[in-house]
Amino acid sequence: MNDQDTIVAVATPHGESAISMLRISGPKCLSLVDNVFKRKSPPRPRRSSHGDYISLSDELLDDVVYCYYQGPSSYTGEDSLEIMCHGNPLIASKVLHDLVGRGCRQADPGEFTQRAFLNGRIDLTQAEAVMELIQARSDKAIRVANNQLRGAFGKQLAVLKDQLLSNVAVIEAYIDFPEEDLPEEQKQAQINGIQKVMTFCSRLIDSSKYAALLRDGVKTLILGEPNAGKSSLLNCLLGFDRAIVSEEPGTTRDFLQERLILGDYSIQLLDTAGLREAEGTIERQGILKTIELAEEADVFLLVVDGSLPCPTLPEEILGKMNSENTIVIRNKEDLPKSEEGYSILSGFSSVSICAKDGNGLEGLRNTLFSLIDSNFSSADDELILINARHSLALNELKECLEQALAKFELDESAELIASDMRGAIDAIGRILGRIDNEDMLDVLFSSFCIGK
Ligand SMILES: Nc1nc2c(ncn2[C@@H]2O[C@H](COP(=O)(O)OP(=O)(O)OP(=O)(O)O)[C@@H](O)[C@H]2O)c(=O)[nH]1
Ligand SMILES: [Mg+2]
Repeated sequence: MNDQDTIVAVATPHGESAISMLRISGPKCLSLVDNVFKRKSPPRPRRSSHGDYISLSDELLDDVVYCYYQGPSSYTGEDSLEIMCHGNPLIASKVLHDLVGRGCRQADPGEFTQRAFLNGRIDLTQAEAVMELIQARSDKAIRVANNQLRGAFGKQLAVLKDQLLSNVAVIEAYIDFPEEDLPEEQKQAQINGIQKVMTFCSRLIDSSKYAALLRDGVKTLILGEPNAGKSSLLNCLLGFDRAIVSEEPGTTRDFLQERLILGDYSIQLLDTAGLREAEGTIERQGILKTIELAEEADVFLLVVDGSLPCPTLPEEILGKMNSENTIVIRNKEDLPKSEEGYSILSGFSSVSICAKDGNGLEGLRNTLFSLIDSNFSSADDELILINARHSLALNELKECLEQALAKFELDESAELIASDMRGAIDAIGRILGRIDNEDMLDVLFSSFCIGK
């Protein structure tokens, strides 16, 4: 990457829309405004202006709105320009090529955010939050990403880092005086400080289990015997006919997957092949797939035909179900109830519905929401570790601190303890991006979209 380049990208998706936006960042921005719009006076930063976009070949490309940002008060920290043209991909592309003709370079994915990071506008956790925000698919995921974007996580880490730095300062003071031991009182204060950081760190690591739920949605498996009404339930919950429904048992062979938003949560709904002694190879494969999916499911919606006796379920699946992750749905409440009790299902919460006409669906939605809210959600949106890279670094941090504590126990030298503490501080630095690893940065930003 050459920082002196002026980069350009179409920041809006390709296709017809009300407007398209081109983003430009780098030293040429001010002269571009002068040359393209033939202004008599320099543009006022952060003020929108209306103008004709005249190309290098003197062609009127569009009438546009543009806004100039004077560095460092811009997203990237450099002089920047945004040009809003009409949302025709051909116009956007002509403007883009004209800007390239004027010496701009087409931006790599994530290059604007990479510049914001390199220019100190944001730390790495905030840069990553930009992508999390773009990809967030539920209110909760948006809230968590927004917190991180506003620097909440970075600030918490900065507090941890300060605490550890003050610990190291005290410990290192004793390195030069090997004959002097750390006084017992001092030692205990150090241990307490480190333990405090470790507790916070453990809470953060623990919260990472919610990250996949936020990103991919709560994996919710609809399962049960053939003909119980699983696909009817999927259609009901989605509000449209996604799955084929028929009175023929064994209709669904391969599983179907759809996303559902329930309150704050995003849910990955999976409709599966009915569980029974399969008659054909394809159906058997479908059932094996259901058992495989059950391995990774967060929530089970067990659909039973309420007019029939209690179903038998494979042990592999029954063993995974418990009161915190399962709702038994007694479907076909419009039909006469089976006389037989449902003893094996007595530990689970249950809801009666009629998937044919949607009766009882609201009750099911509420029960599902409460189950997810109480068992699959962190109460504290600010304290969710959403990034695998952060999780890895925090585990390293915790390991270093554990080693430091063990050395305190064994009365080892201040030098060795300080070295572990330095390792812990480095781990925090890696999360915030205070590292000299260009390769890692290139990989990280290349997963962004063009124009971001
Ligand atoms: N009476 C009544 N019939 C229902 C109800 N829900 C579903 N059915 C019927 O039950 C039959 C099976 O429904 P499906 O939704 O295809 O059942 P499934 O569990 O997906 O079946 P498989 O894919 O074969 O495993 C269809 O004829 C539905 O119309 C209900 O609440 N009441
Ligand atoms: Mg089905």
